[in-house]
Amino acid sequence: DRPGSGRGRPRSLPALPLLGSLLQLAGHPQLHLRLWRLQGRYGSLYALWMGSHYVVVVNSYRHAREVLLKKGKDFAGRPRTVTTDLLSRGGKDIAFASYGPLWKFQRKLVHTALSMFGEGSLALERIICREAASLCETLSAAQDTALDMAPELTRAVTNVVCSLCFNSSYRRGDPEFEAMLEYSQGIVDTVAKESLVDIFPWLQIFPNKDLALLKKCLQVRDQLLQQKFTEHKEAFCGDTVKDLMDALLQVRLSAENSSPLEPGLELTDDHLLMTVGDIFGAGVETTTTVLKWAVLYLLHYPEIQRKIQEEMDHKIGQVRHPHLSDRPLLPYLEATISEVLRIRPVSPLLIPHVSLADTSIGEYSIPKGARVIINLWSVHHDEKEWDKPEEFNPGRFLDERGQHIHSPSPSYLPFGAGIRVCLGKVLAKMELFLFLAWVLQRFTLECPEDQPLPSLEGKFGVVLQVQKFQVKARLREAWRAAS
Ligand code: HEM
Ligand code: PLO
Repeated sequence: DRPGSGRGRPRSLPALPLLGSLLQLAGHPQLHLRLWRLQGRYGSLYALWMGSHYVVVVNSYRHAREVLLKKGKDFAGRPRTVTTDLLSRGGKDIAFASYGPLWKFQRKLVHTALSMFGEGSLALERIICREAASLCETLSAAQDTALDMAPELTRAVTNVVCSLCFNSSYRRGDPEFEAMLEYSQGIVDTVAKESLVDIFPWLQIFPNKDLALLKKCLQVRDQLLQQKFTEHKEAFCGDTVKDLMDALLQVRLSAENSSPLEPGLELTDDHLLMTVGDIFGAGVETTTTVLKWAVLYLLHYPEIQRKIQEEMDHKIGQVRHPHLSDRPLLPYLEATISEVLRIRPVSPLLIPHVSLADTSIGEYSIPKGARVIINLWSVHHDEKEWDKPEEFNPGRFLDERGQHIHSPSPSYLPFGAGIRVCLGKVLAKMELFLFLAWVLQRFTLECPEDQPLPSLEGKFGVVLQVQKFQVKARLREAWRAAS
């Protein structure tokens, strides 16, 4: 008897042997929307079968909170899939590794290293501002012509992460950067598509276009990572730590020296490599995607853009550059960022969690080994929690005086929560604020006259992707006069 058919389990979608509930999901590429709509028939918490995997889908904040916070440890596992195993060499990274002592150690290490370099320190702010200045220069040069901002935003964000991880950066047109753009898109397009490969691992032995593309892209990525890693290992002397890679090498060294590590707790080269790969991949794809969504919404809502610019003119003026310390002065910009993260969550289904013991959600019992999908789209578009959830309205995050930023509903988890909460939250927020502040202080972003407003519909994947679009960046009056 399959779990799920007994009493106390969440209601399940119909399931066929072998196929499971695939027939209800097939033909719906926007999986987050499909799972959101299925609530109508099955309630906010329901189960389904992906092949032989039992999957529980959570669509409400109340249950999400229970999974992520109240019973975080019960649900801290990750599933192993064919694609994520390839991406992380069998879970040797942080994001796709299941819960265990080594994962805990790795996560803590990166957390410490990140706060050492960046969070709160002036160094990271300087790096972001350097990249923001370079982005503004590019926009200035392309002024008044239709421009695809995506590669420019990606380069800016990549250079921040690159400086952080490897103490290096890319110039425009750098062939290594172009190669990176290409392989990363290939990985985003194929990984965790919940493609048939992941449901039926035996399909791997047949030719599979997606899997072949993923393998090719990973080869390029791994070669690039390996090269940086080797360079660092050769140059590393143990006393100067220039970047995250050095920090990881140093911690490994001191851990090895201080006490003999228990077997199974060593950080191999693969672990360090995959960890940096995670930070690099997560650091680039997520933040770039949010920036693209922000620009797209500003094209659709010029009055919101104007309001951000008025706030900036009033509080910062047009002489000096924006700093991180200006964040409390610009609540409307902060509210806009919060609203973008709500209305188009980058990670609409988080990364699947797995229950590590027999446990429960609400009044339902959940067996050990169940995959739990938190549908952040549903949490952020819940009509009981949000007034007109499909409306883009930064004002909902401000108090009556248009001042302090606060969420009107607790049903808001753009970075997840609990022991698997995003590791890059602070860094990401710094970047979003500074890049947008720098660009909007100088430019007004518009849709080119000869083009229709680009669609606000996302494309589901490991991140919720934005469709390609072009922008005209017009230098604002005060800056025109100055230049
Ligand atoms: C995990 C969101 C930027 C590193 C996650 C998760 C979400 C998320 C929703 C999954 C939580 C879960 O599965 O329960 C975001 C958003 C970002 C962002 C919205 C940008 C606005 C970053 C950056 C970094 C990063 C810049 C790197 C420095 C990670 C890592 C994990 C993660 C390593 C895996 C954590 C784990 O499984 O223990 N992020 N993220 N993220 N994020 Fe981010
Ligand atoms: C993005 C493409 C890279 O080439 C590899 C990579 C590594 C980490 C992944 C990231 C990709 C996508 C976004 C993920 C991140 C870990 C955490 C983050 C899944 C696949 C989110 C939003 O949860």
